[in-house]
Amino acid sequence: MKRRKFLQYSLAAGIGLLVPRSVFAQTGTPPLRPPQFNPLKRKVTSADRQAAAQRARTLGLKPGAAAKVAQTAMYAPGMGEMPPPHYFGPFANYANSPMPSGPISFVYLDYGGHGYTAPVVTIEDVYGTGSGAEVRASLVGGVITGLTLVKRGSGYTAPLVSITDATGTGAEARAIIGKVLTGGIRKFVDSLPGLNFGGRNNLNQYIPVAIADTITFPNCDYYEIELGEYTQQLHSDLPPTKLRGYRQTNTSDATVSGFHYLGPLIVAKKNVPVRIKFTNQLPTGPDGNLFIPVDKTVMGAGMGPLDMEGMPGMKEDYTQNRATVHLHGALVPWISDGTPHQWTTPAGEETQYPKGVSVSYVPDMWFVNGEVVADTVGVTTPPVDGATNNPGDGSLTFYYNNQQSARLMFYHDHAYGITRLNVYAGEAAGYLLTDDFEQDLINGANLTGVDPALVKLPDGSGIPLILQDKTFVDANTIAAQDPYWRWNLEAGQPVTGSLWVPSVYVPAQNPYDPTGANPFGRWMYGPWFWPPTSTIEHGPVPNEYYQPDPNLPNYAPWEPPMRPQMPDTSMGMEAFNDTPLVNGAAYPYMEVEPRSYRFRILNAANDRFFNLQLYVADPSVTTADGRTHTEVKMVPAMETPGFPPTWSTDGRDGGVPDPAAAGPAWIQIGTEGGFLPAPVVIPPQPINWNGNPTTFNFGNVSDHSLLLGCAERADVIVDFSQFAGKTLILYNDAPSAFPALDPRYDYHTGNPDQTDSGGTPTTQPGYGPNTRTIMQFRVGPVNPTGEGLSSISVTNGGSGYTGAPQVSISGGGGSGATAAAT
Ligand SMILES: [Cu+2]
Repeated sequence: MKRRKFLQYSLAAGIGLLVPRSVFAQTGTPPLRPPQFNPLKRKVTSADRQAAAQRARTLGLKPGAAAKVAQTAMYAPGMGEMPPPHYFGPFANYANSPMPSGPISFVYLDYGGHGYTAPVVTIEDVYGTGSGAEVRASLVGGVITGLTLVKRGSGYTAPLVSITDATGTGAEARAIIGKVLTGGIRKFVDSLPGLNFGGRNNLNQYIPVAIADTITFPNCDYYEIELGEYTQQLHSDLPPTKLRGYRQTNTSDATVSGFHYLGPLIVAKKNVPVRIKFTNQLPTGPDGNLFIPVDKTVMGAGMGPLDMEGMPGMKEDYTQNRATVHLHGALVPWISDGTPHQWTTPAGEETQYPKGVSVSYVPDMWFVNGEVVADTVGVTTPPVDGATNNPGDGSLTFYYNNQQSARLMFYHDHAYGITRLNVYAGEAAGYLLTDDFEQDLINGANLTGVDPALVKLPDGSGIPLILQDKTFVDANTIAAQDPYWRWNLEAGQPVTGSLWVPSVYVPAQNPYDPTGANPFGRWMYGPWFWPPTSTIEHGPVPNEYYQPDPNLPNYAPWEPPMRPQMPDTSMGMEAFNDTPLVNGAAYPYMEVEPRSYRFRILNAANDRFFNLQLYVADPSVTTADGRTHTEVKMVPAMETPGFPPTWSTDGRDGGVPDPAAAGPAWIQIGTEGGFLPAPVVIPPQPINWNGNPTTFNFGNVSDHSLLLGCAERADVIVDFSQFAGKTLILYNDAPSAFPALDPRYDYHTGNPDQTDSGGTPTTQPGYGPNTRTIMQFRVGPVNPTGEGLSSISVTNGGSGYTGAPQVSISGGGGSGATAAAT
């Protein structure tokens, strides 16, 4: 099946995920009815978008900086009324993480056109970074027959080829960068952060494991957890990123008590309650605002119910430093659920809303001036004078009974109106619940009767692989991608490495285009949707950038007469980002031995699903800077003798992984619901869609490998023993949005240049953005090359030996050493 066809039905099926944005709290004029209403679009297909982009190109629209259109920049402090964003290009208003730049390596002629007499070929840059390339066109009978790269130029990130001529039309060409690249985010140069200081990576990233206070509340684990703002470097090619997250304060272990992304991991045991005193130590006042865009028209994110003091009718906003703790996946009493209304601001915040209306304290946790009182389990009257259940301004208490079987959970923020932003900013950490059954499996014992074969799982509780996707601001190119960006500025300028979130609601529809599509748009717009939202208070308004007169300098025939009326700072309904993180590191690698490992995988991305598969890396692709094993070998998605029967055959762009490169299968033993009744073997399998329109689940995903929706978890065994000396890549091809696919969210090596439709330029081998190649496993050789032992010394002689004891030597990566004791 051809790609466009399956995109049409997959988008049709997935449209329920894309809720149209229709109403918001703001006053304005009544909606104007567009004069030339084309059929409204419920679905906007890739084909629609590409046709709309083609038409815009014909009308003279160039994307990004190449358009030489005044940007909507508002970096200047004190600037008054903002001009409206460009909703119909040239800007995508959707940014990508830093990309490499370099000279032009190839120019491809797609169409020769006709009627050319003296064609001039220029190569501009959509991101405004490159210049200097020169191209000569050869001409036969008015048709361009070839392009010769005369000068490569330098600094190109997103090259855009234009061919102009007094008489000719129709020629189209593309350029690719290569040779020597600089900048960008290189894949697989940083190691995977592990648990605790000993598991730190080359950037000193690690996930600390919290240390329980088992004294203060007998038979309970007690933690004091603080929320704060900090920076951490998430990749060698990025400066430190500003984050919000947790740290444990009631421990003297300095390697645990610092801020570490995704930490601290709490390890809990079934039936042993965990008690938490949570303290919000985020900055207060204006510094307490989030450093990513907040749409204040979202319920709970802006206006509260109370008038500002002395300003009747003017409502006070909720602050952006509110936070709570929700233990995702746990059965907890409601008072400790961390519901959207159980948040607190930091102590000292000047607000009428210091704590959410549902805040409730654990009835047998007592505090005097914020200090916990010991030994109060079950005590529900004040144990000492002045004791109160209120842990103080800025603090909350939580009680987790842990009456569940072993499983990986996670705790994260849940504050009204800003949950998604707080979690994206870093307010999430693991919570590992274990029980006696799991301990038998870990120890190879059978105390519970569950493990008669004395099976022993590798790696104890397992190695966490916490998956997320983020986009990082590139200060050099953000103005050409998302000129409305104005968060986390320093000296009025955007900061490379800052977290990026969309803030301009660019509609997927444009009823003034014959296709009905806006090539740059991503989200459904109620008044231009079918059926249209008719009750909308603030409908489309005249478009300031509409200029159909070719004699005027701001001539813009691609701009429609109307534009959406949207709040300044609008949330998208979801955000799919371009850089995968594992345990907080972008594109990490992990060195493993050729044996079995236990991994605890959590999809902690806001919106992106993952369809995880392992493939042996392709040794034949060499990156511009000389690295290999960064890519998965792709083959055409077509019927091929010897391919597995479910291997995709729909001819998709970029093909499918070569099944001959298949890595180890997943042996799944558990989910977010705990252990499975029996292990399940899940082989590598690219996504397939059900293309049979007579079935009820037409357009849905029909085949997949280890598929994880947001917040889902997998407890898996991976056996690397057959892959000694090989490099494997953790590969993902889950569509975003799921189950439909918008190819602009599918960042992969060699992806087509989509800058004319709001997407990314071609991704280079070895560099981001790439959401297919998540991380790398480097499997060591069968026989480690370490040294043999030369001497053994007795460190403690012990006592009571009567015969010659056995000496066993283990660890250190070696094997075979023996010793005798005397
Ligand atoms: Cu959750």
